Amino acid sequence: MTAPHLDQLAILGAKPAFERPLPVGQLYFPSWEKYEARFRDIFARQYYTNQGPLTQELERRLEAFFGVRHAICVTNATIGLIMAAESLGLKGKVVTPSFTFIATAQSLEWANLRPAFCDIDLRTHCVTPETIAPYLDEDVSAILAVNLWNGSCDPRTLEEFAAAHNLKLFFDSAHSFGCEVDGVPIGGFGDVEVFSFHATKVFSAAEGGCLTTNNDEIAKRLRNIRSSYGAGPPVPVVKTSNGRMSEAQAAVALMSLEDFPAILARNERLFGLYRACLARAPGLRLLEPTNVSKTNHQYIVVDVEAETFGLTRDQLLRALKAENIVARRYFHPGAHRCMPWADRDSGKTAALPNTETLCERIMQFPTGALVSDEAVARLGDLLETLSKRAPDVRKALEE
Ligand code: T4K
Repeated sequence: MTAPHLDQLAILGAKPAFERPLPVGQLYFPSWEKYEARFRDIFARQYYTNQGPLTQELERRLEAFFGVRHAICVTNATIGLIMAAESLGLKGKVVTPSFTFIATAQSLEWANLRPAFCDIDLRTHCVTPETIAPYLDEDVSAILAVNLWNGSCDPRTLEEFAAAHNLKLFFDSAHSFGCEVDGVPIGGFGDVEVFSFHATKVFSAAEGGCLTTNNDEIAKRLRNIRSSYGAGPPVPVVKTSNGRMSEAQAAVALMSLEDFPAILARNERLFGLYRACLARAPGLRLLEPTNVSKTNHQYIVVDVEAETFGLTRDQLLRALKAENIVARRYFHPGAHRCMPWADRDSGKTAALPNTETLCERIMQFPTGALVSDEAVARLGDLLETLSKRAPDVRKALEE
């Protein structure tokens, strides 16, 4: 990091505040010593994948962690979402939000289903019965809700709504590992929930994921789909795949689980530091976790109110990039504006006003176990200066 220069900005010609890029993910990885010890074991066993001992241990420990009957580990959440849709025997359309990572909607295409994109609540960024209801028709067989950021949908209300309409309900809970609703871990709601253990997630296997369910029949189908009928007794399924988690992934996940309390504590501290520094930047609102009694504090998601801050979200991103801060506009554009749906459904997609608004205003700041306190303080100073000097910044961006 270079010396503080509170009144100077890289976009106005000063040196960048950070010498090395500060990416959006500053990620947890186990210590080299732990990593080496785990991998020596794997090498000694010479058993590398397909329900090895580490994957089995991880599944038992995750079942206890989530308080569910079945945790089924997979190689990433995208294949997990495809498998979840397949295991539920869905047909036709699935109502799902457009404001999500593209993998949510793409998984439905892979399962020969069609997403019916619905809007989200402006406060929680999640779907509600009110945002889903306009999209229900006889072709809809399920709801795929997304638990975003450090919070969740209201899962019990969605369960009641899905049951009343005779629909399956599953959750993309890629972001929500370690969160709880009224003391109940996310993982036990709906028919199935899907978690991502990607390197940028709060709980990491570098790549990986997990499906959770309390339904024994669905679990049997999932185990068959995961591994070309799998190791257990075959049950009838139409399609199988390869979603197996390797022992290398399971080893990293087990180490993440050991260190999870420390990761949570670090995230909570960072969240508090960000909260304090963002309070000094008018027009930048930190998204507080919604609907949860316990959060993982993983994401620093900010709503940019351009009139008050002085810069739009995209102008702010460019000014931060000049400082070597690689913040991101998650999610932009909404999935309904991406291929293939933008072309295929053009003119047919109803207005998604809240989605459109958030896609223009929301951004994510650098976060994760390795972001230093000092980096957040520096960022806070920069944001204050950027807002004060917004007219100069806008001019520089126009040149
Ligand atoms: N549903 C939702 C709601 C999701 O958010 C996601 C994934 C999924 C489903 C699907 O889960 P997976 O199939 O991936 O398990 C990322 C991630 O690839 C993706 O996992 C994540 N969501 C999505 C929101 O973001 P990118 O392309 O924006 O991230 P990436 O890989 O560029 O990483 C971000 C930054 O983190 C990099 O600029 C640098 C830093 N980084 C990243 C990696 C991977 C590191 O420093 N080290 C690393 O190893 O998609």
